[in-house]
Amino acid sequence: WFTVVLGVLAIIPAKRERLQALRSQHGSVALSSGVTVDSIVGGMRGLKCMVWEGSELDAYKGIRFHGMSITECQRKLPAANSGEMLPEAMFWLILTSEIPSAAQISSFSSTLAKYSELPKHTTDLLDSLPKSLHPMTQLSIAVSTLNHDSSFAKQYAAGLHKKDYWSPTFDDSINLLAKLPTIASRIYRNIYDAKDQGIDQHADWSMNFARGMGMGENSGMVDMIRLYLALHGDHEGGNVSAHTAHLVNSALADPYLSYASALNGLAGPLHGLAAQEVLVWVLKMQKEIGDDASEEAIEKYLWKTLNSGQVVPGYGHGVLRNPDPRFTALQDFAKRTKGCSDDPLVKLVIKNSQVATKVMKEHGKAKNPFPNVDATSGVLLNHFGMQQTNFYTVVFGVSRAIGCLAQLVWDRALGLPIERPKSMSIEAIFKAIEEK
Ligand code: CMX
Repeated sequence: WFTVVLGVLAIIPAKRERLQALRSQHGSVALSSGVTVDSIVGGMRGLKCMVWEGSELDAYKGIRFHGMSITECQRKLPAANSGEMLPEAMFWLILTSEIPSAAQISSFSSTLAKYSELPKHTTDLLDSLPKSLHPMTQLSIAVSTLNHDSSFAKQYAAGLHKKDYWSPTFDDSINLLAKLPTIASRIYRNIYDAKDQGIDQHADWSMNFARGMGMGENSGMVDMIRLYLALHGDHEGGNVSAHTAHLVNSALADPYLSYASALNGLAGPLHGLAAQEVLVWVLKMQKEIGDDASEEAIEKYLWKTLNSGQVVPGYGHGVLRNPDPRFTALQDFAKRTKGCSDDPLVKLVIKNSQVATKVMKEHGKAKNPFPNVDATSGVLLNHFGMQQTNFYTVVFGVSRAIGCLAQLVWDRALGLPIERPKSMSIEAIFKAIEEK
């Protein structure tokens, strides 16, 4: 393959130049109604091109779930006795656009607990995986194996009418939601040797997740998981994980295969893996400049990252142009939870959020110099006792199913078609512009 590589190498500079010329000369030219060259070569930023029911992202106000802000959700959705909103209530809201009653959520939590047990082929496979395999890879593998018992796949093969596709999609989605914490906690136990406290049929989804990791008595962690799962559940449809689930399901792959694909996208460092990257980066900073670092030392560390051509993890966003309200909600949680804001690492992250925004503005590249949700999620998980940074994106992966799966039910209920956008080569785009 060496000669092939040499051939590719030889043409890279010219291709890059052509792409650069295309953007600079014709970026704002629309090739079809509203679709500019910039949106074609720029990752489809801002292009309104898909249906997503559960939530909508405003660049300045942040995420809204059927019009409700995070604070409104915290006020109105059924909560645990501790007062923390329950992520299963967020799923209900996203799916139905209605605020459920406490009784409805209590019964829904019990349903999730009832179907949480994993099939033997999944546990056997999980237990056979090397501890060194990234937990996100393990999560995606395990979710794929659930397709063995997919209601959708079975009923489709048996000739189900397309108007009824939504019904087994719904069954698979609830089944997957029920099993995700069991899969995630088994991965946690297999890799990090924690104690299984077993499923409590009367406990909520997050409590059972925490129990699976031996953390059921750690009330701070249980509440943190509740908030984390509710906040990360949905962020409209264009982000990599949500869009992937929607795309793969549009080919009528069942919900397990669709969500496993989404998880593989979530595992990318520019998306969900940023949760892990942030803490690794902050721990390195702490080691290098100490807990009680001055603003100047933090600034220097930030510039070192930027000057070495790396991104500052936890900063910037494809759509947001203000601090992420999910970041703010987690910071508020830290402020109202005893002992949290005294943690030196939490203090360092807060201080960094002030300095980093200033540095990102000076750097002048990122359109959004503010922190996103990943800037603070890991340090809080760390504070409550989850030090295994590799696992952070798995918690994200349990959560993101909320929005993705709710949308799959609607995709099939609405009979949305297979996705098939049109692609073009760089030269074909030049030609189309010439012919305009
Ligand atoms: N550090 C350094 N440079 C950054 C940056 C950051 N945090 N954020 C953006 N930039 C750079 C981009 O790499 C890009 O540079 P080039 O022009 O050289 O390619 C430039 O600024 C413009 O990018 P943008 O339009 O502002 O941002 P994008 O929509 O392209 O990317 C995102 C968005 C999130 C991938 C980017 O901000 C980033 O890499 N952030 C760090 C990783 C991160 O925190 N990801 C989590 C996002 C939330 C989530 O999905 O979970």
